[in-house]
Amino acid sequence: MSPLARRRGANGSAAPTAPPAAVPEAEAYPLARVLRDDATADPAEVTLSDAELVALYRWMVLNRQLDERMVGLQRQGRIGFYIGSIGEEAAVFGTASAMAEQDWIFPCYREHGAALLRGLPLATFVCDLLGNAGDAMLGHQMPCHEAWRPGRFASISSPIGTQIPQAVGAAWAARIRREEMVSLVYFGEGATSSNDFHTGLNIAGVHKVPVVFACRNNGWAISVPRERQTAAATIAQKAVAYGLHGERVDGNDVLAVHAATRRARERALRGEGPSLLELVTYRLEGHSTSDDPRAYRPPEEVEPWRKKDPLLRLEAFLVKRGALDAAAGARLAAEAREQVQRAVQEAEAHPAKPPLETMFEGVYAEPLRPQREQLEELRRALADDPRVAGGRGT
Ligand SMILES: Cc1ncc(C[n+]2csc(CCOP(=O)(O)OP(=O)(O)O)c2C)c(N)n1
Repeated sequence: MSPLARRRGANGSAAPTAPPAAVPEAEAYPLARVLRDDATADPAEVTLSDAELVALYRWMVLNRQLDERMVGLQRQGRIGFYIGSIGEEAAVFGTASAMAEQDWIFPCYREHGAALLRGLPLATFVCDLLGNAGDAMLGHQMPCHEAWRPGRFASISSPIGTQIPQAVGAAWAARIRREEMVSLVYFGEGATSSNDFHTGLNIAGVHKVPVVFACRNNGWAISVPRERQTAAATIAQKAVAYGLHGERVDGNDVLAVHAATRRARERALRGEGPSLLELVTYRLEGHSTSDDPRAYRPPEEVEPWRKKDPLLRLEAFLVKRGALDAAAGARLAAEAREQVQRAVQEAEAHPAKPPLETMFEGVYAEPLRPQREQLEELRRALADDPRVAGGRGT
């Protein structure tokens, strides 16, 4: 019997094939944790000082308040669109805080916190959401798609996965130039279905490119649950196929995320190649302000995750350690609220619209003829009919 006939069964019909033995998630890659259930931590894994730990907590609180306030502004019609990271703060700040100043960050679209950590002024970020004259992106981008070059924070882009090969290319170039730089690239588990994920991991593995791949596995790609995105038991095990180090980390445990990222960075610098970190977390709110998760997600699924809130876990640890008390915690929250409030006021004081020319600025070092012609065309159209520019003069 030919191998094909054997496979198809004696009568030519497709022989039933046994499904591959499922590897239980926990066995395939156990979840690395540092923060214990009793709010203590493995002392060997706590490399940050008390002051650094409190600073990390402050960033996470600020980011939470920013997200809540920006959703509020969107609901009031003051901004058009927002995409936040409520519940995923440990995955964002644990990773970004473990990188060095010279490293580049390639964000997905939920990691504004990493840009703020790298010095993006809060008011500039709000200007970007308002699309006003203070918008550092000059109106070239969708709202909430900022870049921050001084902080080596590459542009957020909506197409899923495109940042992955960019991060690999930048790190590879740095190595060729003998610069000590590691790229940190973020993406959701949905992005692991993209071509760019496979291209990026493959080439990074072959050439041992110094990259940290940080996958925020938050359970959902808009309305598609993780189980419908991949049949693999974990995301971390995908590293095996590309010859990378893979690790599954409790993504709501900021200390575990920080420790795993620090080690991944050190491995990358030693020339031991890239790492894929699967940060297991949960998106507590909608995908963006354009989404309503109640349409596809049962509340019973969400509630247990609220108890695993990364802010609450870090706060409990800090209190138990004696690094934070109730009064200091309340003061810190009030300061963060004021900081966000001031940024909104400062941003809203900017003129509502940037000058028309900025739409064409910075695309090329010198505008090419098509841009010059388009600007002239726009000016003529405006002169003929002021309504062309979204109600100018009407
Ligand atoms: C190439 C491409 N395909 C589809 C989309 C539409 N889209 C926007 S966000 C999203 C889900 C992404 O999920 P995930 O990567 O898990 O990130 P998360 O939003 O959960 O952080 C999709 C499919 C897109 N932006 N780009």
